[in-house]
Amino acid sequence: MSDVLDATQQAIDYSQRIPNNVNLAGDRALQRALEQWQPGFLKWWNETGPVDTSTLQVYLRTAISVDRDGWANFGYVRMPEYRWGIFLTPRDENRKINFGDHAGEPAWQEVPGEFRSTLRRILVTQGDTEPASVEQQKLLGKTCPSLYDLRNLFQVNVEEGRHLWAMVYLLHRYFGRDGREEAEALLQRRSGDVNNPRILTAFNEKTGNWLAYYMFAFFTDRDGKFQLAALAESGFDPLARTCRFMLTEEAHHLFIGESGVARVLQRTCEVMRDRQISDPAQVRAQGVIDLETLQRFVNFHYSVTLDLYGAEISSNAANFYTAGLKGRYEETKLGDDHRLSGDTYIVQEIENGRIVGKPVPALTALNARLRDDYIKEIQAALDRWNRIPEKLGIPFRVKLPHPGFHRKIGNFAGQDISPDGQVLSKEAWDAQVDRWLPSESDHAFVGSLMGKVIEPGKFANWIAPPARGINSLPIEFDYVRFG
Ligand code: BYC
Ligand code: FE
Ligand code: FE
Repeated sequence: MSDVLDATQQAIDYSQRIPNNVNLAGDRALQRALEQWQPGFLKWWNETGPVDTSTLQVYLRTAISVDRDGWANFGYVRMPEYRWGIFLTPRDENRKINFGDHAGEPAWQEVPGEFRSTLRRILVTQGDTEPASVEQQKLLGKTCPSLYDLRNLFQVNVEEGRHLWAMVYLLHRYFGRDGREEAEALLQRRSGDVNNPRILTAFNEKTGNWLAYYMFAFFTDRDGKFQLAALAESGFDPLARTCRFMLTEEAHHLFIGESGVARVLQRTCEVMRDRQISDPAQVRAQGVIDLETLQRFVNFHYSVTLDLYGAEISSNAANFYTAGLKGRYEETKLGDDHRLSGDTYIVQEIENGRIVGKPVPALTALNARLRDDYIKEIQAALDRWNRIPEKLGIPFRVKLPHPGFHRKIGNFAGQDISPDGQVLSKEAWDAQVDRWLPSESDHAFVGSLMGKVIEPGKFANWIAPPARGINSLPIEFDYVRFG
């Protein structure tokens, strides 16, 4: 592939079977490999993607170029005909490696031999989450709260499918035969499968209802944002460019999550105000989700997502950084030596039954640091959510539990920590856990509210309409057409 073409070619070539802006036609071997993988991808989509949707026409956006206005392309699409493709942001010929042992050297255009297996593993881990999320969400279309929401779900699903393509391109293009084997395995693992599960735990959980879905898009897609942002700093330039484009898609997923939960909050608070009620049982009797249940969903999705950052102290993370493969969030905006040799970072751990902060070498604490950056962004969004009850005169506020709460990975794994950060006995935890995490009866209740609302402009009782429609269209637009 010629660098000149690579640098200048920004428009996406839709005349090809696999739309791309990487001049696939100029690399026949790669094109053949990807074209061989494509039927397997479609089979995977048809078997494990959104159920009963092959004939629906969905008002979707498709990227036609990688600049900002490339997203202005909306139209009805039958999802199996969606143009999944390979889109990288344009190459900057002068880009350098910006951190680690190789800082200052030109960014790599090929994979350095010594980092091959490490990098492949990062790509596989990233790639694995994308189809996993589609599998987790496959049944949600059956109980959509509106056509608007149904369309948004499908938009996310096709884009997560494209994120899989993004990683498969890198595996095929840069890793030869073992890359092709990994790409195949990405189509074989299944979310929640006992024998062949997805790699990271959160992607084997169920996304059983729309409240869980909005929470997932808010909390877990945002882990996607932060991990992609760290990989967008990579010294391996094709990965950095791939992730930069993926981040433009991610913004919409986060919007769907944040506004989805906000609309649930809005609806519940309106009902509480109008009826002058606050008791959860009375709130539920009105067919809306009580705020205590919403808080328990927050606790669950937040804690499960924190596990996705890996252990607070991680030699893997230190190695990724030193090697120049995975940076920090907004690495190039940070004003230090970008090597972190003598720096420390405060990490929380348990000492004598209490949680204390301890300085550790910053290099080993990069997972904790990325997670802390994530928490800051999450907290800012919660503050926005909390303006809703505030405006409606409801005293309830949504809170983040302590980062040690309900953790399975890292310093707090195996400990019982309350949402306010107390180290508990097993008995004390068991006695209170149903107040903190969604119980079976919470799931049953939320599940009982899920219907299927597909009349244009109508919304399920438990959720407020959005402030505006998609692409400046009215809320009552028929975003999905049946038959
Ligand atoms: N589950 O050194 P440690 C997204 C393993 S989401 C199971 O702490 P490390 C999306 C770990 O593999 C973003 N196992 O971990 C969102 C290691 O195994 P080994 C996804 C886990 O490597 C919504 C051992 O425990 N992208 O895109 O520093 C919808 C020690 O771990 C888990 C990425 O994650 C876990 N949660 O960090 C769609 C980016 N955590 O070496 C999409 C790529 C750790 O002992 N991945 N382990 O055999 C990475 O950068 C790293 O793999 C991780 C883990 C940050 C995930
Ligand atoms: Fe994704
Ligand atoms: Fe996403």
